[in-house]
Amino acid sequence: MSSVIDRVEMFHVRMALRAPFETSFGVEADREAIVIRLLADGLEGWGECVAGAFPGYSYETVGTAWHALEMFFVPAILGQEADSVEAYRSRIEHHKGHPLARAGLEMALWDMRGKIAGQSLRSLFGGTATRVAVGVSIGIQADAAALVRTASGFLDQGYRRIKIKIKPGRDLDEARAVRRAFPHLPLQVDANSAYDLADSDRLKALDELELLLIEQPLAEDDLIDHARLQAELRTPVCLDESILSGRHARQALEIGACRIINIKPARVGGLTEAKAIHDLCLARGVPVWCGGMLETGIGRAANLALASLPGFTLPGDISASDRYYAQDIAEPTFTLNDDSTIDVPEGPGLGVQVLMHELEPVTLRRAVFGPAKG
Ligand code: OSB
Ligand code: MG
Repeated sequence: MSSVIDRVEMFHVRMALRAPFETSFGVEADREAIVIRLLADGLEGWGECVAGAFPGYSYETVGTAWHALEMFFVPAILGQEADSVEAYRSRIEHHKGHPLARAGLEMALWDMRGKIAGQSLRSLFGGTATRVAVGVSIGIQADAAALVRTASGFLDQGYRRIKIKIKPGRDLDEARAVRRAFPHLPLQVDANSAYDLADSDRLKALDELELLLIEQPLAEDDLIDHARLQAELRTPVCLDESILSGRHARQALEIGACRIINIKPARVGGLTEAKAIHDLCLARGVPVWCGGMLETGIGRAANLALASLPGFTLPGDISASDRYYAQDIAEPTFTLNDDSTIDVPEGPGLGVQVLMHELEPVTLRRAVFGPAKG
């Protein structure tokens, strides 16, 4: 007999980051998110919606995601089969937008499916790696010297790939300082769409630094100018914010807007679409890597399962739990292996347990939804 989802809970959480994270769009000292719990016949499925406190990375915020989940996405699964990711996706197929909201709920359904089947997400996805190469993403620091000190600290911890956040005026000096200090370090930069095509000379100057890639230099809704920029740069352009679907990925590659894609399941509306983008890129020989959204242990587990697929050939922004939080809300927490990898969870579903006694104190608002009456 198949189980039916009889209850959905949402927790708006706010967790202190170990250090403020500054990007071209703003600074975050805390991370807000929505933790989602599904219940079906005594089984639980957990998901994380990574929408934040303000519309800096995406137009979605905790408030808009809460609304979309409560009004549209949660009703699409209440009373429905507990493990049917496909039915959920087809039921909301004609709703537009809100990828972060829909992805959080899809993650919980995948966790539930894994628990019902007694299989890890890695095995459900067909992932091959049991450990995934990872790096660390460093926010904008006080100055170039502070950045080199921070990078050096992470290298001491064992991270072997560094990404630095850049913005106009906080780019060349910073990237050059890190390159000078660590001549052979796999190094990449992320602009979070802070430039436009008029800045191409500034971006071209980065070519001398032998970066792995330049992530999302231009506007998120602009594949055309990215193609123009890529034609002028030796360094590969990697798109993050611009790729919201498999179609965007295909079109970006077809017009030469990038040579690498950062895959974040949240940004593309869920793990199913993320895997489809991976499959497309693998077939075309385009390298991909798994991006991060400062996830808790819940979303981190999902990212690791995804990144176990064979096309994830570049290190992911999936750092150890203690890089983000003094206390995570799920266990086991993730630690860095000596070879700058993190183990992919092997337990059923996401393979992590949520700690209610850690979740409750960081919850600002909680809501419970049951099946519609009548
Ligand atoms: O652009 O990749 C990004 C964090 C929040 C929002 C956007 C981004 C990031 C990161 C951090 O770079 C990645 C991580 O370690 O989770
Ligand atoms: Mg990015």
